[in-house]
Amino acid sequence: MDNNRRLETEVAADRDQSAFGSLLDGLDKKFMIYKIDSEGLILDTNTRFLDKSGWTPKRVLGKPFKIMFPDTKDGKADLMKVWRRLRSLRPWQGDVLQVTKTGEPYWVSLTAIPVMSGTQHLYTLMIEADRTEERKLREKLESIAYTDPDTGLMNRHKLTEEAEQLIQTDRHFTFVYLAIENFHSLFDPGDKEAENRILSEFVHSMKVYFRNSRFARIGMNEFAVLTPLGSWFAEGFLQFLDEHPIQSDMTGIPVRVSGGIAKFPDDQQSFKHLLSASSIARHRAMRDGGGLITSLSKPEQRAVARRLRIEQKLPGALEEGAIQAFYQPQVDMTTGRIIAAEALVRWEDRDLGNVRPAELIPVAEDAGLISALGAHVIEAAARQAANWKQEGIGVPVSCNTSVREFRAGDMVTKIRDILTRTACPPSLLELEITEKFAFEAEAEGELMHQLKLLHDDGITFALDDFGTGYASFRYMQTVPIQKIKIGEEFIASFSTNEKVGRIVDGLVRFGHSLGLFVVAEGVEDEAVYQALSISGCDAVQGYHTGRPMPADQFTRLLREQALSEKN
Ligand code: G
Ligand code: G
Ligand code: MN
Repeated sequence: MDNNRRLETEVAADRDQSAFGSLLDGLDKKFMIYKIDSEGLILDTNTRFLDKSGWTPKRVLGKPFKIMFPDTKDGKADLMKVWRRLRSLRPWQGDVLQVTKTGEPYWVSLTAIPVMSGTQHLYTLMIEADRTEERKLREKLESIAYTDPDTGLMNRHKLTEEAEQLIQTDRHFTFVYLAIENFHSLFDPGDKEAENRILSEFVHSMKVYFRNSRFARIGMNEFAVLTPLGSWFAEGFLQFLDEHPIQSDMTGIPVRVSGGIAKFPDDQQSFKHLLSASSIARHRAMRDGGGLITSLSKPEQRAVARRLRIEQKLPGALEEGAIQAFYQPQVDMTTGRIIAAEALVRWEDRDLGNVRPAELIPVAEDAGLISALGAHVIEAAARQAANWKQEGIGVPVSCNTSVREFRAGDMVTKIRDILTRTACPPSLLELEITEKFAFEAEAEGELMHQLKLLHDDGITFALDDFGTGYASFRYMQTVPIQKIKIGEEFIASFSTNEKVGRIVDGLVRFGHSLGLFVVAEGVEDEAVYQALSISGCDAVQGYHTGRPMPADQFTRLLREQALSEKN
C-alpha cells in the first residue's frame, strides 16, 4: 500500500469512528461489546463485556475471539459458523454460548457486524445481549415439555424426537410398546402414592432388564422402549417379570403386561409406522388374552405400511385430481333403461396401485380426510350429472356418504355450494346412507336436521346395503328415504339358497309397503336377474347390467340409450 492510500484509509477510519461514537455510547449502556480485527483478534471491549466475561483488558486484548467460545463440539461449530460469515464480510446474528475467563458458560444473543469503509474492512463489531436467564427458563420449560412428571421418563413428544434421530442416522433398533393391562386394578382409585409406587417399580424393572435403552411413558399405563436389543430379548421381558415380580410393601404385585414389537429398519421405516405396527401388535396381544409380547407378521407389517402410505398420499392425490369417480348403472327392471348412476371412488396410484374403496374409506375416516374425499367425489358426480343433463341424456347420480361427513357439521353448506358451483339441480343428486347411519341419525337431532334440510332442497336419499346392518326399522318412519338398496350379500346366494330367496322377496315387499323404490345390488347373472324380476324388484345394479366404469364410457351408454329411444 502506498502512502497516499494508507492516509485515505486512516481518514476514513477517523470519520467512521466519530460517526459511530454516539451510536456506540447508546449501545454501550445496554450491551456487551467488543471489536475484532480481520484476523479475529480482540481489539477493544467495553466495561460490560469485561464484567460479564471476567477478563481484564490487559489479558484479553490481542487474543483471538475464539477464547469466548467453549472448547466443545457445539462451541467450535458455533465459532466456525460465525467466523465463516464474518470472513466473507457479512453480518451474523444468533444465539451462542460463550464462556467467561474461568470457563463459566453464558448465553448471548450475538450480532456481529463487519464495519467497512468503502471496500476496506476496518473491524468487526461484536454486540452481545445476555440471554442466560431466558435460556435457563427455556431449558426448564423444555425439560417439563419433554418429561413425564410421574416417572421422569421421556414423554411421547421427546420419544418422537429421539426415535427420529436414530432413524435419520440409520441406527438399527427395536421399538417395544408395553402396557400394564390391569394397571387400574392394582391400586385404589385416587391413591396417587400407590400408583406412583407401582409406576416406579415397573420403570425400575424395565431399566434393569433393557440395558442401554431409552424409555418413554406414552400413556397412563403405556410405555415405549427404544433398544438396540433384538425382538427375542424384548419378548423375554415377561419371563423376567415372572421371575422378578415387582414389589410393593414387600408383596408381589401381579402386573399383567402385553406388548408389541417393531424393528427399524427391518419391519417399519418411520417413527409413525413403528408406533402404529407395535401398537396394533400390542392390541392383538391383549385381545388374545394378554400376557404376551409379540410382533406382526411380514404381511401384516406390509399392510400397516401400506395403510400409512395411503394416509400420507391421500391429501396430495385429492389435490392433484388423481382420485376419480367411476359410475355404475342402475337399470329399471321393467323398461331395461338406465335410470341412475352410482358414483364410486377410484384411485390408481403409481406406487400404491389400485387403492380399493374398502381400503381407502376407513383410512380416510381415521385420518379425518373423509369429508374432503367425499366432497371431491360428490363434486365430480354433480358436475357429471349437470353435463349429462345439458346433453339431454340426464340421469341422477347417487353418492355414498359416511356419517362422519355429516358429523363434521358443514355438510349442508358444502353440498349446496357444490350444487351451485356445478349447476347441478338437487333433484339429480341422491345420497346413499347406510343403515348404521340411519340408525344413528334417528337418535341424533343434529344429523336428522341436516338430512331434512337437504331433503327439503330436493335431494333424495337411498338406504345402502339394506338388510345387512341393524334389525331396527324405527328409523324408517323418520329418516327421509325414497329408495332401498338390497345388499349384494343377499343377492349373491339369492337364486341358489331358498331361504335367502324368501328373505329377498320379503325385503322387496317390505320396501314397497313403505312406498319405497327397491334396487338390488350385486346382480351378477341372468338367473338372479330373473328371480328378482319375479320378486317385483324395481331396479338392479351389478356386473350383469354394467360394471363401474369411467365417466366417458358411461356417457356412451347414455347416448346409445337416447338414440335407441328416438328410433
Ligand atoms: O367399489 P367398491 O365395491 O370397492 O366399494 C366398496 C365400498 O366403498 C362400498 O360400500 C361403497 O359404498 C364405498 N364407497 C365407494 N365410493 C365411496 C365414496 O365416495 N364415499 C364413501 N363414503 N364410500 C364410498
Ligand atoms: O356398499 P355399496 O353398495 O356402495 O357398494 C357397491 C359396490 O359393489 C361397488 O363398489 C361395486 O364395485 C360393487 N359391485 C357392483 N356390482 C357388483 C356385482 O355384481 N358383484 C359384486 N360382487 N360386487 C359388485
Ligand atoms: Mn352404495
